[in-house]
Amino acid sequence: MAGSAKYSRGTNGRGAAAGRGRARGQDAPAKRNAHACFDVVGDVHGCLVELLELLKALGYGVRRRREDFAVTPPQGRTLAFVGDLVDRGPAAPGVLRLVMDMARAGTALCVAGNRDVELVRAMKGRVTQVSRGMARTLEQLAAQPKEFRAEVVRFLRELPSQLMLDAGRLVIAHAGLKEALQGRASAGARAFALHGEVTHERDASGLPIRKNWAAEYRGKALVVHGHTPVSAPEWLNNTVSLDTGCVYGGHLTALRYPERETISIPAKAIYYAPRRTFAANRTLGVRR
Ligand SMILES: [Mn+2]
Repeated sequence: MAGSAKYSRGTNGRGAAAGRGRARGQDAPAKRNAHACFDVVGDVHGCLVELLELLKALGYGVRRRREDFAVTPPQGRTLAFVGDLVDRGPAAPGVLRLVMDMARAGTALCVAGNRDVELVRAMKGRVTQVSRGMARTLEQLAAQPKEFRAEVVRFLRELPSQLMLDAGRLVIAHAGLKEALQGRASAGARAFALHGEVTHERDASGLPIRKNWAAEYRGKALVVHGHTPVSAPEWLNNTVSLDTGCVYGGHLTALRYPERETISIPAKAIYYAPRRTFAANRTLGVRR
């Protein structure tokens, strides 16, 4: 049903916030509220309508001021994005404005996705073969003021490839990150965080085959990522994938941390045809 959101608890959850921080006494929960409560949003790909609906479902207040957004998070919470804000979808400039406005206000964090990095290269004329999805984003940006485009380039260029939050207990990286690369500033760590661990083989549709690093993950930090669309939020060891293919007619998903609950908003349309077969989970986003 349009407008309904599904709440579910990760099967791999560690009993939410129970116990954590209690040893420090009475004001520990408040301290945790101030520093370690995040709502992490999966790959948005220009799906502004679903993002606004998701924010509402998460309890964020959203006011529009002409083109810009004033977003008020619930007390003590911070929004975070796993990257791939742009490419393929219908409203990349609106999504960028919202995230950039929030980042400026200190209410949102974001890591770079491979498509965000590719957009900067495309805007600088460094891409020889622009994909259909990226051409759509470039066209949308061409209708925006020149100053805004310059801000977009500055913003995307400065995005980190990984975030370590909650004293190292939470890692956010677009394509995920194995334990050995967490907190590392190397080019290898950045490449992994942006693209994952790719083999040199390609599948039947010509896409690089990705190794499933999460299957071998034994790290202490919860790794929250996106990048490869899945029909429903996927928990594996201490990792969770939030790319539920909104732009392909799936859902836009957020993870509430430390609660380890996910909320998924159904896409209003199939905005882009996937190259790999993508089956949206029809039971997600429908209240039972
Ligand atoms: Mn990606």
